[in-house]
Amino acid sequence: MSLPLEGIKVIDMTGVQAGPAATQMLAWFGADVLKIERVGEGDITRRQLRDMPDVDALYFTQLNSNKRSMELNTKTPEGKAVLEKLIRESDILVENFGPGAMDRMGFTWEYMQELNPKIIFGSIKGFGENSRYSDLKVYENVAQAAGGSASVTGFWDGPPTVAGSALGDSNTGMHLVIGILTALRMRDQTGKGQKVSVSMQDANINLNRVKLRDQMRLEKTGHLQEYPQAGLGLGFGEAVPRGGNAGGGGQPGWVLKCKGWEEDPNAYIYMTIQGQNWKRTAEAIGKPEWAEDPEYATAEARMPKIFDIFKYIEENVLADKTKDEAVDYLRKFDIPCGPVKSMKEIAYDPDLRESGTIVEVEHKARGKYLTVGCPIKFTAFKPEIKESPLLGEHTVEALQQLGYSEAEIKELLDKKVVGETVHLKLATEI
Ligand code: CAO
Repeated sequence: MSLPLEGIKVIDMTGVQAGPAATQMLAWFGADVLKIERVGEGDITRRQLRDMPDVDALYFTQLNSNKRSMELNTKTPEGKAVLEKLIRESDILVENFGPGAMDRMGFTWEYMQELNPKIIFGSIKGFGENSRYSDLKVYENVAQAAGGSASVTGFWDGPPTVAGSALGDSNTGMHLVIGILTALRMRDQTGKGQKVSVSMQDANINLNRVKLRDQMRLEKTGHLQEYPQAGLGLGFGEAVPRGGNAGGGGQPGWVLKCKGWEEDPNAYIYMTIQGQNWKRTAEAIGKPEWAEDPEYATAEARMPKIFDIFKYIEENVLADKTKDEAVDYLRKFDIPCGPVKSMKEIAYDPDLRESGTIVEVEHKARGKYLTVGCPIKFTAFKPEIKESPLLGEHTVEALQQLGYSEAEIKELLDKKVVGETVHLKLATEI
Protein backbone atom coordinates (compact mmCIF):
# COMPACT_ATOMS: atom_id res chain seq x y z
CA MET A 1 0.00 0.00 0.00
CA SER A 2 1.44 3.39 -0.87
CA LEU A 3 1.27 5.98 1.90
CA PRO A 4 0.57 9.72 1.39
CA LEU A 5 3.92 10.98 2.72
CA GLU A 6 6.10 8.39 0.97
CA GLY A 7 9.28 10.03 -0.32
CA ILE A 8 9.16 12.84 2.26
CA LYS A 9 12.34 12.90 4.37
CA VAL A 10 12.16 14.18 7.93
CA ILE A 11 15.10 15.03 10.20
CA ASP A 12 13.71 14.43 13.67
CA MET A 13 15.60 16.38 16.34
CA THR A 14 12.83 16.01 18.88
CA GLY A 15 12.75 14.67 22.41
CA VAL A 16 10.39 13.76 25.25
CA GLN A 17 6.77 14.02 24.04
CA ALA A 18 5.61 17.13 22.17
CA GLY A 19 8.00 16.87 19.20
CA PRO A 20 8.14 13.06 18.99
CA ALA A 21 4.33 12.87 18.85
CA ALA A 22 4.43 15.08 15.74
CA THR A 23 7.18 13.23 13.87
CA GLN A 24 5.67 9.87 14.80
CA MET A 25 2.46 10.84 13.05
CA LEU A 26 4.41 11.93 9.95
CA ALA A 27 6.12 8.51 10.03
CA TRP A 28 2.73 6.74 10.28
CA PHE A 29 1.66 8.64 7.17
CA GLY A 30 4.68 7.28 5.29
CA ALA A 31 7.47 9.84 5.79
CA ASP A 32 11.03 8.58 6.28
CA VAL A 33 11.73 9.94 9.76
CA LEU A 34 15.35 9.85 10.92
CA LYS A 35 15.66 10.57 14.63
CA ILE A 36 18.92 12.32 15.52
CA GLU A 37 19.98 11.45 19.05
CA ARG A 38 22.84 12.31 21.38
CA VAL A 39 25.72 9.84 21.06
CA GLY A 40 25.56 7.16 23.76
CA GLU A 41 22.52 8.76 25.41
CA GLY A 42 19.66 9.19 23.02
CA ASP A 43 16.26 10.63 23.84
CA ILE A 44 15.99 10.91 27.62
CA THR A 45 12.70 8.99 27.55
CA ARG A 46 14.53 5.80 26.53
CA ARG A 47 15.58 5.57 30.19
CA GLN A 48 12.68 7.28 31.98
CA LEU A 49 10.13 5.28 34.00
CA ARG A 50 11.41 1.93 32.79
CA ASP A 51 9.27 -1.14 33.43
CA MET A 52 11.99 -3.56 32.25
CA PRO A 53 15.74 -3.31 32.95
CA ASP A 54 17.98 -2.16 30.08
CA VAL A 55 15.11 -1.96 27.60
CA ASP A 56 13.76 1.20 26.01
CA ALA A 57 10.99 2.54 28.24
CA LEU A 58 7.39 2.56 27.03
CA TYR A 59 7.62 6.35 27.18
CA PHE A 60 10.03 6.13 24.25
CA THR A 61 8.54 3.20 22.33
CA GLN A 62 5.05 4.72 22.35
CA LEU A 63 6.24 8.03 20.85
CA ASN A 64 8.87 6.93 18.36
CA SER A 65 7.36 4.10 16.35
CA ASN A 66 8.04 3.79 12.62
CA LYS A 67 11.19 5.97 12.88
CA ARG A 68 14.88 5.28 12.27
CA SER A 69 17.56 6.30 14.78
CA MET A 70 20.96 7.90 14.21
CA GLU A 71 23.35 8.90 16.99
CA LEU A 72 25.07 12.11 15.94
CA ASN A 73 26.98 14.73 17.89
CA THR A 74 25.85 17.88 16.11
CA LYS A 75 28.22 20.02 18.15
CA THR A 76 31.39 18.67 16.47
CA PRO A 77 32.56 20.02 13.08
CA GLU A 78 32.17 16.58 11.46
CA GLY A 79 28.74 16.13 13.07
CA LYS A 80 27.67 19.55 11.77
CA ALA A 81 28.78 18.51 8.28
CA VAL A 82 26.59 15.41 8.50
CA LEU A 83 23.60 17.51 9.60
CA GLU A 84 24.26 19.99 6.78
CA LYS A 85 24.17 17.14 4.26
CA LEU A 86 20.96 15.85 5.79
CA ILE A 87 19.34 19.29 5.58
CA ARG A 88 20.32 19.61 1.92
CA GLU A 89 18.60 16.31 1.15
CA SER A 90 15.54 16.49 3.39
CA ASP A 91 12.11 18.05 3.22
CA ILE A 92 11.40 18.72 6.89
CA LEU A 93 13.38 19.30 10.09
CA VAL A 94 11.54 19.21 13.40
CA GLU A 95 12.93 20.17 16.82
CA ASN A 96 11.68 20.91 20.31
CA PHE A 97 14.91 21.76 22.16
CA GLY A 98 15.04 24.36 24.88
CA PRO A 99 14.99 27.99 23.61
CA GLY A 100 18.01 28.96 21.51
CA ALA A 101 19.56 25.47 21.31
CA MET A 102 19.35 25.24 17.49
CA ASP A 103 21.00 28.66 17.13
CA ARG A 104 23.74 27.70 19.61
CA MET A 105 24.34 24.56 17.54
CA GLY A 106 24.90 26.84 14.54
CA PHE A 107 21.66 26.00 12.74
CA THR A 108 19.69 29.21 12.63
CA TRP A 109 16.61 29.34 10.40
CA GLU A 110 18.54 31.65 8.05
CA TYR A 111 21.36 29.12 7.72
CA MET A 112 18.94 26.24 7.13
CA GLN A 113 17.37 28.22 4.27
CA GLU A 114 20.82 28.83 2.79
CA LEU A 115 21.44 25.09 2.85
CA ASN A 116 18.04 24.22 1.41
CA PRO A 117 15.43 26.87 0.48
CA LYS A 118 12.81 24.11 0.24
CA ILE A 119 13.26 22.92 3.82
CA ILE A 120 10.29 23.15 6.17
CA PHE A 121 11.41 23.81 9.72
CA GLY A 122 8.95 22.75 12.46
CA SER A 123 9.71 24.10 15.91
CA ILE A 124 8.00 23.68 19.29
CA LYS A 125 8.73 25.88 22.29
CA GLY A 126 6.93 26.48 25.55
CA PHE A 127 6.03 30.08 24.68
CA GLY A 128 5.81 32.16 21.51
CA GLU A 129 8.89 33.98 20.21
CA ASN A 130 7.53 37.39 21.27
CA SER A 131 6.48 36.21 24.73
CA ARG A 132 8.10 37.62 27.87
CA TYR A 133 8.42 33.96 28.92
CA SER A 134 10.10 32.84 25.70
CA ASP A 135 13.35 31.92 27.50
CA LEU A 136 11.66 29.28 29.70
CA LYS A 137 12.03 25.54 29.30
CA VAL A 138 8.60 24.01 29.53
CA TYR A 139 7.03 20.65 30.32
CA GLU A 140 3.41 19.56 29.99
CA ASN A 141 1.92 20.96 33.15
CA VAL A 142 3.50 24.39 32.74
CA ALA A 143 1.73 24.60 29.38
CA GLN A 144 -1.59 23.72 31.01
CA ALA A 145 -0.91 26.33 33.69
CA ALA A 146 0.08 29.07 31.23
CA GLY A 147 -2.55 28.11 28.66
CA GLY A 148 -5.47 28.68 31.04
CA SER A 149 -6.47 25.03 31.42
CA ALA A 150 -5.37 24.67 35.05
CA SER A 151 -7.35 27.74 36.13
CA VAL A 152 -10.62 26.31 34.81
CA THR A 153 -10.07 22.68 35.84
CA GLY A 154 -10.97 21.19 39.21
CA PHE A 155 -13.51 22.21 41.84
CA TRP A 156 -14.30 25.71 43.06
CA ASP A 157 -12.97 25.00 46.56
CA GLY A 158 -9.70 23.47 45.34
CA PRO A 159 -6.50 24.74 43.67
CA PRO A 160 -5.89 25.06 39.91
CA THR A 161 -5.65 21.49 38.60
CA VAL A 162 -4.01 19.95 35.56
CA ALA A 163 -5.63 17.28 33.41
CA GLY A 164 -3.96 13.89 33.19
CA SER A 165 -4.13 14.08 29.40
CA ALA A 166 -1.29 15.65 27.42
CA LEU A 167 -3.00 18.94 26.59
CA GLY A 168 0.42 20.61 26.49
CA ASP A 169 2.63 17.94 24.90
CA SER A 170 0.93 15.66 22.39
CA ASN A 171 -1.65 18.32 21.68
CA THR A 172 1.10 20.73 20.60
CA GLY A 173 2.62 18.00 18.46
CA MET A 174 -0.70 17.54 16.66
CA HIS A 175 -0.90 21.28 16.00
CA LEU A 176 2.60 21.13 14.54
CA VAL A 177 1.59 18.29 12.21
CA ILE A 178 -1.24 20.45 10.85
CA GLY A 179 1.24 23.30 10.34
CA ILE A 180 3.83 21.12 8.63
CA LEU A 181 1.31 19.53 6.26
CA THR A 182 0.00 23.00 5.41
CA ALA A 183 3.56 24.19 4.71
CA LEU A 184 4.16 21.13 2.51
CA ARG A 185 1.06 22.01 0.48
CA MET A 186 2.23 25.62 0.22
CA ARG A 187 5.66 24.42 -0.93
CA ASP A 188 3.90 22.56 -3.76
CA GLN A 189 2.51 25.96 -4.82
CA THR A 190 5.54 28.21 -4.23
CA GLY A 191 8.53 25.88 -4.30
CA LYS A 192 9.69 27.39 -1.02
CA GLY A 193 9.93 26.06 2.52
CA GLN A 194 9.08 27.99 5.65
CA LYS A 195 9.40 27.90 9.42
CA VAL A 196 6.37 26.60 11.30
CA SER A 197 6.33 27.42 15.01
CA VAL A 198 3.87 26.24 17.63
CA SER A 199 4.10 27.19 21.28
CA MET A 200 2.70 24.89 23.93
CA GLN A 201 0.91 27.83 25.51
CA ASP A 202 -0.82 28.68 22.21
CA ALA A 203 -1.76 25.07 21.45
CA ASN A 204 -3.28 24.81 24.91
CA ILE A 205 -5.16 28.10 24.53
CA ASN A 206 -6.58 26.76 21.26
CA LEU A 207 -8.42 24.16 23.37
CA ASN A 208 -9.83 26.87 25.62
CA ARG A 209 -11.92 28.73 23.08
CA VAL A 210 -15.18 28.19 24.99
CA LYS A 211 -13.53 29.35 28.20
CA LEU A 212 -12.65 32.64 26.50
CA ARG A 213 -16.29 32.77 25.39
CA ASP A 214 -17.23 32.46 29.06
CA GLN A 215 -14.76 35.18 30.07
CA MET A 216 -16.42 37.57 27.61
CA ARG A 217 -19.88 36.60 28.87
CA LEU A 218 -18.78 37.03 32.48
CA GLU A 219 -17.42 40.50 31.78
CA LYS A 220 -20.68 41.51 30.11
CA THR A 221 -23.20 39.96 32.51
CA GLY A 222 -21.31 39.06 35.70
CA HIS A 223 -22.96 35.66 35.58
CA LEU A 224 -22.54 32.22 33.97
CA GLN A 225 -25.83 30.42 34.39
CA GLU A 226 -24.57 26.95 33.46
CA TYR A 227 -21.75 26.90 36.03
CA PRO A 228 -22.42 25.13 39.37
CA GLN A 229 -21.58 28.42 41.13
CA ALA A 230 -24.92 29.78 39.86
CA GLY A 231 -27.00 26.90 41.22
CA LEU A 232 -25.11 26.84 44.50
CA GLY A 233 -25.39 30.59 44.96
CA LEU A 234 -21.61 31.01 45.24
CA GLY A 235 -21.39 34.05 43.00
CA PHE A 236 -18.67 34.89 40.48
CA GLY A 237 -15.35 36.72 40.54
CA GLU A 238 -13.56 38.45 37.68
CA ALA A 239 -12.29 35.36 35.88
CA VAL A 240 -13.92 32.15 34.64
CA PRO A 241 -14.02 29.82 37.64
CA ARG A 242 -13.39 26.09 37.98
CA GLY A 243 -16.62 24.32 37.13
CA GLY A 244 -16.01 20.82 38.50
CA ASN A 245 -17.62 18.32 36.16
CA ALA A 246 -20.11 20.74 34.65
CA GLY A 247 -20.69 20.65 30.92
CA GLY A 248 -18.89 23.26 28.84
CA GLY A 249 -21.78 23.93 26.46
CA GLY A 250 -25.28 25.18 27.07
CA GLN A 251 -26.52 21.82 28.37
CA PRO A 252 -25.91 20.91 32.02
CA GLY A 253 -24.22 17.58 32.71
CA TRP A 254 -22.40 15.84 35.52
CA VAL A 255 -20.55 12.68 36.46
CA LEU A 256 -23.07 10.40 38.16
CA LYS A 257 -22.54 7.41 40.47
CA CYS A 258 -23.67 3.99 39.29
CA LYS A 259 -23.92 0.62 41.01
CA GLY A 260 -20.62 -0.35 42.64
CA TRP A 261 -19.14 3.15 42.95
CA GLU A 262 -18.21 2.46 46.58
CA GLU A 263 -15.56 -0.07 45.46
CA ASP A 264 -14.86 0.88 41.84
CA PRO A 265 -13.46 4.41 41.41
CA ASN A 266 -14.73 4.49 37.83
CA ALA A 267 -18.29 3.18 38.28
CA TYR A 268 -19.73 6.41 36.91
CA ILE A 269 -21.36 7.73 33.78
CA TYR A 270 -21.40 11.23 32.34
CA MET A 271 -24.95 12.32 31.62
CA THR A 272 -26.20 15.48 29.95
CA ILE A 273 -29.64 16.93 30.47
CA GLN A 274 -30.37 18.12 26.97
CA GLY A 275 -32.96 20.91 26.87
CA GLN A 276 -34.56 19.72 23.63
CA ASN A 277 -34.86 16.19 25.05
CA TRP A 278 -36.29 17.12 28.45
CA LYS A 279 -39.63 15.36 27.89
CA ARG A 280 -37.95 12.01 27.25
CA THR A 281 -35.40 12.61 30.02
CA ALA A 282 -38.23 13.18 32.49
CA GLU A 283 -39.80 9.95 31.28
CA ALA A 284 -36.48 8.06 31.61
CA ILE A 285 -35.96 9.17 35.19
CA GLY A 286 -39.51 8.20 36.18
CA LYS A 287 -40.81 11.74 36.52
CA PRO A 288 -42.89 12.25 33.35
CA GLU A 289 -44.93 14.93 35.12
CA TRP A 290 -41.79 17.15 35.30
CA ALA A 291 -41.99 17.57 31.52
CA GLU A 292 -44.79 20.13 31.86
CA ASP A 293 -44.33 21.22 35.48
CA PRO A 294 -43.25 24.90 35.41
CA GLU A 295 -40.87 24.10 38.30
CA TYR A 296 -38.91 21.81 35.95
CA ALA A 297 -40.06 22.43 32.38
CA THR A 298 -37.40 24.99 31.41
CA ALA A 299 -33.62 24.98 31.71
CA GLU A 300 -33.86 28.17 33.80
CA ALA A 301 -36.26 26.51 36.24
CA ARG A 302 -34.13 23.37 36.50
CA MET A 303 -30.77 25.07 36.98
CA PRO A 304 -31.13 26.10 40.66
CA LYS A 305 -32.13 22.50 41.48
CA ILE A 306 -29.74 20.78 39.09
CA PHE A 307 -27.75 19.02 41.81
CA ASP A 308 -30.99 17.78 43.43
CA ILE A 309 -32.05 16.42 40.03
CA PHE A 310 -28.70 14.65 39.56
CA LYS A 311 -28.93 13.22 43.09
CA TYR A 312 -32.45 12.01 42.38
CA ILE A 313 -31.23 10.26 39.22
CA GLU A 314 -28.33 8.63 41.08
CA GLU A 315 -30.56 7.32 43.85
CA ASN A 316 -33.62 6.32 41.81
CA VAL A 317 -32.36 5.43 38.35
CA LEU A 318 -28.68 4.50 38.51
CA ALA A 319 -28.22 2.89 41.95
CA ASP A 320 -29.22 -0.57 40.69
CA LYS A 321 -27.43 -0.30 37.31
CA THR A 322 -23.78 -0.78 36.41
CA LYS A 323 -22.40 2.00 34.21
CA ASP A 324 -22.94 -0.11 31.10
CA GLU A 325 -26.50 -0.99 32.13
CA ALA A 326 -27.13 2.68 32.85
CA VAL A 327 -25.97 3.67 29.36
CA ASP A 328 -28.06 0.88 27.82
CA TYR A 329 -31.10 2.21 29.65
CA LEU A 330 -30.56 5.91 28.93
CA ARG A 331 -29.73 5.40 25.24
CA LYS A 332 -33.32 4.17 24.74
CA PHE A 333 -34.45 7.71 25.57
CA ASP A 334 -31.87 9.36 23.33
CA ILE A 335 -30.10 10.86 26.34
CA PRO A 336 -26.50 12.00 25.69
CA CYS A 337 -24.38 9.90 28.03
CA GLY A 338 -21.38 7.58 28.22
CA PRO A 339 -19.45 5.46 30.71
CA VAL A 340 -16.37 6.75 32.54
CA LYS A 341 -13.70 4.42 31.12
CA SER A 342 -10.62 3.46 33.11
CA MET A 343 -7.31 3.12 31.28
CA LYS A 344 -7.56 -0.62 31.95
CA GLU A 345 -10.88 -0.79 30.13
CA ILE A 346 -9.45 1.25 27.26
CA ALA A 347 -6.39 -1.02 26.98
CA TYR A 348 -8.56 -4.12 26.53
CA ASP A 349 -11.56 -2.64 24.67
CA PRO A 350 -12.31 -4.86 21.63
CA ASP A 351 -13.78 -2.01 19.55
CA LEU A 352 -10.67 0.13 20.05
CA ARG A 353 -8.45 -2.82 19.13
CA GLU A 354 -10.49 -3.46 15.98
CA SER A 355 -10.35 0.18 14.89
CA GLY A 356 -6.59 0.42 15.48
CA THR A 357 -6.86 3.11 18.14
CA ILE A 358 -5.21 0.73 20.61
CA VAL A 359 -2.52 -1.39 18.95
CA GLU A 360 -0.27 -4.21 20.02
CA VAL A 361 3.26 -3.79 18.67
CA GLU A 362 6.07 -6.34 18.59
CA HIS A 363 9.41 -4.83 19.68
CA LYS A 364 12.65 -6.69 19.18
CA ALA A 365 13.94 -5.93 22.68
CA ARG A 366 10.85 -5.82 24.84
CA GLY A 367 8.42 -8.15 23.09
CA LYS A 368 4.77 -7.12 22.75
CA TYR A 369 3.47 -3.85 24.13
CA LEU A 370 0.37 -1.70 23.73
CA THR A 371 0.33 1.77 22.29
CA VAL A 372 -2.17 4.33 21.05
CA GLY A 373 -2.44 4.02 17.28
CA CYS A 374 -3.65 6.57 14.77
CA PRO A 375 -6.84 8.27 15.95
CA ILE A 376 -7.60 9.55 12.45
CA LYS A 377 -9.32 7.02 10.19
CA PHE A 378 -8.92 7.17 6.41
CA THR A 379 -10.79 5.23 3.73
CA ALA A 380 -7.77 4.98 1.40
CA PHE A 381 -5.11 3.76 3.85
CA LYS A 382 -4.58 2.55 7.38
CA PRO A 383 -1.31 3.46 9.10
CA GLU A 384 0.62 0.40 10.26
CA ILE A 385 2.21 0.97 13.66
CA LYS A 386 5.70 -0.54 13.78
CA GLU A 387 8.34 -0.77 16.52
CA SER A 388 10.54 2.13 17.60
CA PRO A 389 14.25 1.98 16.68
CA LEU A 390 17.04 1.01 19.05
CA LEU A 391 19.55 3.77 19.78
CA GLY A 392 21.72 4.29 16.71
CA GLU A 393 20.19 1.32 14.91
CA HIS A 394 20.29 3.13 11.58
CA THR A 395 23.38 5.32 11.98
CA VAL A 396 25.49 3.43 9.47
CA GLU A 397 22.66 2.95 6.99
CA ALA A 398 21.86 6.70 7.09
CA LEU A 399 25.53 7.66 6.58
CA GLN A 400 25.79 5.26 3.65
CA GLN A 401 22.72 6.86 2.11
CA LEU A 402 24.45 10.24 2.45
CA GLY A 403 27.41 8.86 0.47
CA TYR A 404 29.93 8.30 3.28
CA SER A 405 32.46 5.54 2.56
CA GLU A 406 33.13 2.65 4.91
CA ALA A 407 36.43 4.20 6.00
CA GLU A 408 34.80 7.59 6.67
CA ILE A 409 32.04 5.94 8.68
CA LYS A 410 34.63 4.03 10.74
CA GLU A 411 36.47 7.26 11.48
CA LEU A 412 33.27 9.02 12.56
CA LEU A 413 32.44 6.07 14.82
CA ASP A 414 35.96 5.97 16.30
CA LYS A 415 35.84 9.71 17.04
CA LYS A 416 32.37 9.27 18.60
CA VAL A 417 30.93 11.87 16.22
CA VAL A 418 28.33 9.21 15.51
CA GLY A 419 27.39 6.09 17.44
CA GLU A 420 25.62 2.79 17.05
CA THR A 421 24.87 1.88 20.63
CA VAL A 422 22.09 -0.64 19.89
CA HIS A 423 23.19 -2.24 23.14
CA LEU A 424 19.81 -2.87 24.67
CA LYS A 425 19.35 -6.53 25.44
CA LEU A 426 17.01 -8.41 23.20
CA ALA A 427 13.99 -9.97 24.91
CA THR A 428 15.43 -13.45 24.40
CA GLU A 429 18.54 -12.50 26.41
CA ILE A 430 16.64 -11.08 29.38
N1 CAO B 1 24.28 16.48 19.65
C1 CAO B 1 24.81 17.41 20.47
N2 CAO B 1 24.07 18.15 21.32
C2 CAO B 1 22.76 17.92 21.35
C3 CAO B 1 22.12 16.98 20.52
C4 CAO B 1 22.95 16.23 19.65
N3 CAO B 1 22.45 15.30 18.83
N4 CAO B 1 20.80 16.98 20.77
C5 CAO B 1 20.60 17.92 21.73
N5 CAO B 1 21.77 18.47 22.08
C6 CAO B 1 21.99 19.54 23.06
C7 CAO B 1 21.22 20.78 22.72
O1 CAO B 1 21.84 21.47 21.71
C8 CAO B 1 21.23 21.50 24.06
O2 CAO B 1 22.47 22.14 24.19
P1 CAO B 1 22.66 23.64 24.77
O3 CAO B 1 21.47 23.96 25.62
O4 CAO B 1 23.91 23.53 25.54
O5 CAO B 1 22.77 24.55 23.62
C9 CAO B 1 21.24 20.38 25.07
O6 CAO B 1 21.45 19.17 24.32
C10 CAO B 1 19.97 20.24 25.90
O7 CAO B 1 18.81 20.30 25.08
P2 CAO B 1 17.37 20.67 25.67
O8 CAO B 1 17.35 22.08 26.14
O9 CAO B 1 16.33 20.34 24.70
O10 CAO B 1 17.24 19.63 26.87
P3 CAO B 1 16.73 19.71 28.37
O11 CAO B 1 16.64 18.29 28.78
O12 CAO B 1 17.54 20.59 29.23
O13 CAO B 1 15.26 20.35 28.29
C11 CAO B 1 12.94 20.50 27.64
C12 CAO B 1 14.14 19.59 27.92
C13 CAO B 1 11.82 19.65 27.07
C14 CAO B 1 12.48 21.16 28.96
C15 CAO B 1 13.35 21.59 26.63
O14 CAO B 1 13.87 20.93 25.51
C16 CAO B 1 12.23 22.49 26.19
O15 CAO B 1 11.79 23.39 26.88
N6 CAO B 1 11.73 22.27 24.94
C17 CAO B 1 10.74 23.11 24.31
C18 CAO B 1 9.37 22.85 24.86
C19 CAO B 1 8.98 21.41 24.72
O16 CAO B 1 8.93 20.84 23.66
N7 CAO B 1 8.61 20.81 25.84
C20 CAO B 1 7.92 19.54 25.78
C21 CAO B 1 8.69 18.49 26.32
S1 CAO B 1 7.63 17.11 26.48
O17 CAO B 1 7.13 17.24 28.06
